[in-house]
Amino acid sequence: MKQLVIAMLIATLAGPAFASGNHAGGHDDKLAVGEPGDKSKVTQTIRVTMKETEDGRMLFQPAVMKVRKGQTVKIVLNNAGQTDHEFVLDQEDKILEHKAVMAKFPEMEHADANSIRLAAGESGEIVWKFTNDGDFKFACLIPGHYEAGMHGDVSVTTK
Ligand SMILES: [Cu+2]
Repeated sequence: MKQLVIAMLIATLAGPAFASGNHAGGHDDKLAVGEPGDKSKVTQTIRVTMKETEDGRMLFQPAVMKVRKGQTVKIVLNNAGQTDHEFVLDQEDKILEHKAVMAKFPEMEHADANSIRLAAGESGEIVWKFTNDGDFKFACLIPGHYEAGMHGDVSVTTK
């Protein structure tokens, strides 16, 4: 019996299970900004529009969010623009790091819980639990969009 367990363990370690989990880059669902939320625990909904302006800027409206620590928020995003946009929620340094990677690999798409990419006219949502207080950022990291104005601030407070 003991041998069988060991054999199974070895098979598990050698098999695909060993390689699964986080994909390259080691993305983790738990970030400083929080973690994916439970839809049934949503206490606040924030609607955000993504768009381009006639003078060539790109925006999130609103560009400021205020939430409370511990709250589960549904962020409903609508891409009202003419081109793809994305919404990535993270710490500022992670956003800037990610932006640098996107500049090198523009085709890279995120499949992380803290981000969503929407084609023109599309809507989507992220349910997020803000587990820590502090100042965080959201941004569109498609090359050039951040510079055109596509970033915003999230302030998470304890009261
Ligand atoms: Cu964009």
